[in-house]
Amino acid sequence: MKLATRINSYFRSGDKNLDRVFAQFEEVGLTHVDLNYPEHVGETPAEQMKQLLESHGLKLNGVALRFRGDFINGELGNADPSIAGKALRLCREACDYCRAVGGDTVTIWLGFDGFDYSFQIDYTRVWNQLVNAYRTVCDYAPDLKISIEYKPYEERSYAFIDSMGIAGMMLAEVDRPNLGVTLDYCHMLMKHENPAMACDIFGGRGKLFGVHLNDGYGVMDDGLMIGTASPMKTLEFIYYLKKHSYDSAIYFDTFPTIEDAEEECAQNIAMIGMLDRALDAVGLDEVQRVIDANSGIEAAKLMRRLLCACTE
Ligand SMILES: [Mn+2]
Repeated sequence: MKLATRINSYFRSGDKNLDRVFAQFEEVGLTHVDLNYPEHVGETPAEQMKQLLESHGLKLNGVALRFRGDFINGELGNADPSIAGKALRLCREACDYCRAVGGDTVTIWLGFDGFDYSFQIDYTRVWNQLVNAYRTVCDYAPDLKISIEYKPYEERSYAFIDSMGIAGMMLAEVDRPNLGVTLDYCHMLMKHENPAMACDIFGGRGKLFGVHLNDGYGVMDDGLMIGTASPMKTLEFIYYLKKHSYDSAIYFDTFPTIEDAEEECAQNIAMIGMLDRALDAVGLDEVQRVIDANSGIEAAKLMRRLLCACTE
């Protein structure tokens, strides 16, 4: 299992030193790293970053765009062509950096493309602009996976790409083989989606390019330790990751604000291992047999069996 976690959680507990953080990643048993671009990269040349990762036995999974400053009223969909152009340039730079450091996935979360007020944006203009922007990025880096991470709200009251449905419409219209989605578990709970459903639908189409695992209660992006709030939904989600042979990194997008970041990460690793083993103990074929029975009673029996199969 390829595992990664949030660098910023580790920055909270010490200096912003990637060498120190990567040493701790290696020690806790992580295998991969996602870098926020440009936030975590700064002036570090790609070759130096690659060597730093290698010195800790880590690989780059990919980079995730972080738009700040000028972009508060929209990124790729900004009404000002010069700002939208700047967002697009940042995406191209992120692709170049990702490739040079040995990663294969560029994740684009558009936190500011959205709206707060009725009559504030032209939905069709933004839609068309985003379609063209994604095509441009996909065609610029056909060797990389370009992945849309959606979230229903926050930063804006309404995000533009807010759900599995809109993300799926976008994939269909952009129509590029290297465009897919990153599913963030908490974001899906916020939208009252069942994470497993999106995992099955996108995973079955070869469009699941990234997974951000965490947990929450559905109102906010709580970023709780995985499996702590909705373990049954997490088990169902992991079942579909296994069913569709998901082989990219699982990134713990959790926010330990009080907890020690290393201890928190160790809990995430222990939890995903336990849930994974429980599914194997019951058997993927058996899980599928229950699903095929299409019965709430059979599902409830399976849930008890899965709980009983959870062992350290
Ligand atoms: Mn995320």
